Amino acid sequence: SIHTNYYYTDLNKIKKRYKPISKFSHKGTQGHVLLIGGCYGKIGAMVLASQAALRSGCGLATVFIPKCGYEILQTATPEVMVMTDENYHKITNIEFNLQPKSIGIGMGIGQEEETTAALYHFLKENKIPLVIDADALNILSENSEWMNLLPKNSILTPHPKELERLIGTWEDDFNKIEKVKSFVKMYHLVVLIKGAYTLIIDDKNVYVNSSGNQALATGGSGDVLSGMITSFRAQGYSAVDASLLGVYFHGRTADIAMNDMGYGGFIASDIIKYLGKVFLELK
Ligand code: B4P
Ligand code: MG
Repeated sequence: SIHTNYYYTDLNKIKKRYKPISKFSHKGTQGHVLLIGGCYGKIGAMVLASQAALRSGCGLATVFIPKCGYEILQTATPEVMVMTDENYHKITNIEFNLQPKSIGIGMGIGQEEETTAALYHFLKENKIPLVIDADALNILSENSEWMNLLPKNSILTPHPKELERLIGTWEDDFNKIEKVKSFVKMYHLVVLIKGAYTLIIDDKNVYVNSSGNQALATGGSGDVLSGMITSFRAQGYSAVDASLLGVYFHGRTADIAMNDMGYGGFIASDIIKYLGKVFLELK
């Protein structure tokens, strides 16, 4: 087994990694996020991810979505810039002329054949830091030879089912962590294992997140998290710091919201509503 350091990320640890936004910053210095995903019936994933990115401090957010999402996105979130695929229902060809600081890909993207091919062509060309989630992870699981195309320090955000598709089954928690550690080393990644006490794993360390509760067991909460982590990555945080901040902030919104409502009343867009409260606690 490989030696591992374990850390528990609480408010004090997060404060040490958080860099306040400078008085002299502008949208050009705060980082431009590009989010790629969505398909017919799952455009909401991209609404949530892009709002979450902006609420986490990036300067600009652009989404790349199929045509069916154009008016939905522009109406739901006027702050977000929208680029569309030529296809109405799904992504078939990922083409853009921007230089975003980070790219989040996979939220609501689906697993259609043309989408899978588009992902392959994108990965072959792309050198920009990536956050990979949801069906983009499932597509990678089915085409594991494409793992070598990921830029170093890409962040993968699987829930346990997606993780199982990526690395296979495990015997127990210890074995699961060992398997993720070798996977992380092989491809130079940061991998999250989402759930209660989300684990953030890099090549040397396992970080156990302290925030969050069962209110987050609600559709779309993962899409919000991906937008947040992509946003921190665009703001210049390393892959591990962006992951630690994103996961901590995400969970913390649900902890704060439980002063106002019970677990069942909380939905994914509430994470976005409460984000500003988390920033207040960093002072
Ligand atoms: P998908 O259908 O792919 O669901 P999704 O769109 O990815 O959901 P979403 O993006 O909203 O949430 P995510 O889980 O990414 O997959 C669902 C399938 O996977 C289902 O069949 C389900 O049973 C299975 N599955 C999901 N989670 C599983 C688990 N833990 N064990 C076994 N099977 C699982 O992101 C959710 C976010 O909320 C994460 O950040 C997570 O850390 C947080 N969260 C959820 N519950 C929490 C809790 N109790 N405490 C703290 N945080 C929690
Ligand atoms: Mg998800």
